[in-house]
Amino acid sequence: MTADCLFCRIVAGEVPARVAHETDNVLAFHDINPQAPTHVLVIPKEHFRAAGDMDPATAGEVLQAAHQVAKAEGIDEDGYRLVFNTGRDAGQTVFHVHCHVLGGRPLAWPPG
Ligand code: D5M
Repeated sequence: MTADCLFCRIVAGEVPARVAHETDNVLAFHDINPQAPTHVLVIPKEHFRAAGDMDPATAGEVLQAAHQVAKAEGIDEDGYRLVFNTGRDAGQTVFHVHCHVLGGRPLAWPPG
């Protein structure tokens, strides 16, 4: 746990979140500012700054959980998008790695 990290505080139960999925190592919760009808964040419970910092096993668990969230939310058949914003130019604002699971409407490409 990193004391000044918002998402570590969600993992610790100190900040409330609407949980969508949980395993021993991964937590998924609804984004507070949804950009699509389904917008869930999947995070490893352990603190990593960005996607490239995760060990392969953790990265795999995050991706597996993201797909399970998509299935549970009913967006797996029509399609969904997984996004890891990484660093300033990508608009990362929370420096605890998180996978955005977005779906429930057609998503434009390229992103802004
Ligand atoms: O995305 C960070 C995301 O985190 C952004 O979509 C808002 C979301 N957020 C911020 N605070 C909360 C809380 N408390 N609950 C749920 N979601 C939250 P980034 O990729 O870093 O720009």
